Amino acid sequence: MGIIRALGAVFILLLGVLAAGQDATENRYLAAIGEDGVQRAEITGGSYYFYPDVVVVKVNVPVELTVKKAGGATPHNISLQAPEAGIDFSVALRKEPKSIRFTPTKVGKFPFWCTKRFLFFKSHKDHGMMGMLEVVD
Ligand SMILES: [Cu+2]
Repeated sequence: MGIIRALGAVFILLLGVLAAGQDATENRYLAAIGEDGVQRAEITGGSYYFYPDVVVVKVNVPVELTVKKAGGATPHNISLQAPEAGIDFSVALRKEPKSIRFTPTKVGKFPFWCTKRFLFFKSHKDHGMMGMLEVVD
């Protein structure tokens, strides 16, 4: 039982490494800073992607992310847990846009992904439903 579970975990890890090795085209978006000093970006999630999948924001400037779902019946979310950088959210995606507000306090690259998974199938993250928030100086 324990060994089978461990092998399963290794296999899933390998799948993840293989998937990560594929050079997917990255869609990079530099958040625009509004007159109110808030930098804004929109992210749409679908099966199995985020668009854009790389969002660049400035450190110590408030961010408003507007997130929504592209459509379809498959549930998706967007999750980024980096409390050490002032970023910590997990939001279910709907067709109606939702706003996520935070102020990044640390420069770095912070991955976000969809945490959904159907039964024993590959997780949405392993399907490529992931992206990167780049916090720059
Ligand atoms: Cu998903």
